[in-house]
Amino acid sequence: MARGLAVAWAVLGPLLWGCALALQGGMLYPRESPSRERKELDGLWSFRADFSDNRRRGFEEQWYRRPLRESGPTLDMPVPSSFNDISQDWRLRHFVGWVWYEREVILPERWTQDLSTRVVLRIGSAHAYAIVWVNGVDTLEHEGGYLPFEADISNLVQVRLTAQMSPGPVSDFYTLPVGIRTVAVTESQFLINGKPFYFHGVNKHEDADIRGKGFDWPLLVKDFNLLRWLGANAFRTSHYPYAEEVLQMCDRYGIVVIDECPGVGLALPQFFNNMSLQNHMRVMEEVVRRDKNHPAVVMWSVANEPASHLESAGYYLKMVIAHTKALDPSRPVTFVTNSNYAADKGAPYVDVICLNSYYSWYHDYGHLELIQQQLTTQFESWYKTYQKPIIQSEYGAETIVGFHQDPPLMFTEEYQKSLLEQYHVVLDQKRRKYVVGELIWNFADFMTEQSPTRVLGNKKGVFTRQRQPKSAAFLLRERYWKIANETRYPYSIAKSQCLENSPFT
Ligand code: GCB
Repeated sequence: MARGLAVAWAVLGPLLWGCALALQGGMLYPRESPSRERKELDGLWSFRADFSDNRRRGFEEQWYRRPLRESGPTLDMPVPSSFNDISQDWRLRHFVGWVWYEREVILPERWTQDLSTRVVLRIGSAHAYAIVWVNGVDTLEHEGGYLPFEADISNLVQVRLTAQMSPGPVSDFYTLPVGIRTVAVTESQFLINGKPFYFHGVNKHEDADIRGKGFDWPLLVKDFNLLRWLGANAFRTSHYPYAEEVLQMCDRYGIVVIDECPGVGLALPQFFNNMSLQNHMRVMEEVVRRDKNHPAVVMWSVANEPASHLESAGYYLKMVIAHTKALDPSRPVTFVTNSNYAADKGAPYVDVICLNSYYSWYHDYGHLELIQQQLTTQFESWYKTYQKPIIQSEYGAETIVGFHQDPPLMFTEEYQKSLLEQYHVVLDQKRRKYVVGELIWNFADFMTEQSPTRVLGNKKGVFTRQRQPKSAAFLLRERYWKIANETRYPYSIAKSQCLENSPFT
C-alpha cells in the first residue's frame, strides 16, 4: 500500500497513472491507452488545517511520517473542492496557512510488481504551494495553483510493496468496513443496542443547483457538515435509495437511516395489482441486497403515502412488508402514511408507524393555533389503535428565504418557524411516551415539476437549495442539540471530526 501525503491549501484533481513508456520532459494530459492506465485519486481525503500560531506544527512534528490520524483529529475533505466552502467552521472559512491532505491508495498489483512499469503521481492543481510526500518521502514541490505537476514514484511504491508482499498466490481481495449493532422495536420504543433511540433528523432529496439529481462528493460533505451543525442524528432517504457513498458516510458518522424504496405515488386503485406487487417485491430485493451491510440502515420503508385506505392496498402492503421481513429479519419495516388512523389498511403490518401531516399548511392553512390540538389528536388516535411507536415522518411549511412578516403569514420565514414551534410543543409531550422520532420536511429546498403550489420547486427546506440556513434552521439546531445532549446518544465520531462548535456559525 502506498500512502501519499499532499500539503496544499487546496488539492485539485490528483491522479495516479502507470505507463510502460516514459515521456521525457513532456506534460501530456494522462489519457488511457493499451499501455497506460489511470487511477483517479478524487474523492474523500483526510484533512487538517494547521492552526498553530506559526502554522508550522505539521513540519515540526513531522505529520508526513505517519498516517495523519495518528497525529490528531482529521476531517473528511472532498477532492477536488475548496475547503473554505465545505465547512461550517468559520475558522476554516477564513483560514490562511498550511493545510494537510492525506490519502491512502492501494495500487494495482501489476504497477508494484512489474518493475518495468513506470508509476507517476500527478496533481492536477493545488493552491498555492504544495509539498507532496509519498510513503513519508518528500517527493514533489510546486508553487502556484492552477497548473499540473507530477513525479515518477515507481521506486517508492515498487520497493516498499515488493518488501510487503506475502508469499503464495492471492487471487482476490475485498475489504468491507463493518459495524455491529442491534435494532429492536417495542410497543413504545425504538431500540438501538438495547437503548431507546429518538430520531431527530430530516428528510432529504438528492438534489442541488446545476447538477440536479446526481452524486457529488463536495455536496455530500457539505450536507453532512450541515447535518452535524443541526445536531441531526437521522434521515429518511425520501423517496428512493440514495447513492451508496451516502450510506458509507452514514456508517462512518453514526447517522441513522430509514432506507426507502421508490414506492412513491401509489395513489390510484389500479396501481395495487399483481404485476405491480411482483415488481415492488423485486425492487425491495434489490434494495435489501445492496444496502443490508450498512449498520446505519435501521429500518426499511417500502413506500411513501400509498393510498393505504384502500382494501387492495392493505393486501398489497401486507405482501411487500412480509417479503421484506423475510429478506431481512433483522430490521423493522414500515411505510410512510398520510391516511387516517381509522381507515389505514397497511398499518397493522408495520413495526413503526410513520406519519406525514401538514397541519396549518395543506389543512386549515394559516391556522397555526389549531396545530397543537390536531397533532395531539393524531398521535393519541394512532397510538390507541395500534400501540406501536410513532415517527412524525414529515411536517413543514413552504418558505421563501427573505420573506418576512409579523404576525406570520404563509411563505415567510416567521411562519415556518411558528409552525415548527407548534409541532414541537406536542412532540415534546409525546416523545417521552411513544413518539420515537421527528423528521422535518425538508432538509433543503429542491426542484420539482412546476405547479400552482410550487414556487420554483419545493421550498419547505430549512436550508435553501444552495445550502444556506433559513431562520427555522437555527430553531431546529437549538432543539436537536438539546435533544442530543439529553438523550446522550454517541456523538463521538461527529465530535472528533469537529474542529470547534463555533458560536458564530
Ligand atoms: C408529501 C410528500 C413529499 C412532498 C411533500 C410536500 O407529503 O411525501 O414528497 O414533497 O409532501 O411538500 O408537499
